[in-house]
Amino acid sequence: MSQVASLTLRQPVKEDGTKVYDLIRRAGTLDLNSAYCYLLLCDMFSQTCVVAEEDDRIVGFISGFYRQEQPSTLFVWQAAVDSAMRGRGLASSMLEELLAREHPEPLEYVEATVSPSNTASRRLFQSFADVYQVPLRELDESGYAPTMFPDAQSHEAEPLLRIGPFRGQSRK
Ligand code: 9YT
Repeated sequence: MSQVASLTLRQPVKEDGTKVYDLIRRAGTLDLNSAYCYLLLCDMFSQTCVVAEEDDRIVGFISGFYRQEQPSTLFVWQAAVDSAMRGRGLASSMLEELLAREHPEPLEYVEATVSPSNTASRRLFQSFADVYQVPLRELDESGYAPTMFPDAQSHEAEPLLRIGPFRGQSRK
């Protein structure tokens, strides 16, 4: 758990599920998953998720999981910050919180898919790579093309970004 000004960053618990769902819905920039999905993430994937809480409001959320075939790779699924909290480095703080936790294996890579219009997340991962002085690469032939979505006409491409390899670097 860590503090950012008046915020608390912590692992979520299942009771956070609905508030996380509402945050993603309000954000309007991410794929809104089912309320059940956010309940599962907060309950069964809490070690690789972070909530930012101010008073009793959830104002930030990061979800992730270790890739099954490569547990030293942490896939960051969604990064969301309440519109009223933007510009305070909250997403970076949540990502740092996540990376600072114990992991089953030393992390070698962090991956995410980031659509071209998701400039906030692109900046988040680029600055993260810069701070740790590791490469950020967009992996061709990986990620998800619009045609892989039922609403192919309206869903952007989801190119896969890979940050790393980390070799125990600390922040610059
Ligand atoms: C890092 C991040 O937020 N990616 C979003 C992936 C996808 N568009 C989603 O789940 O919203």
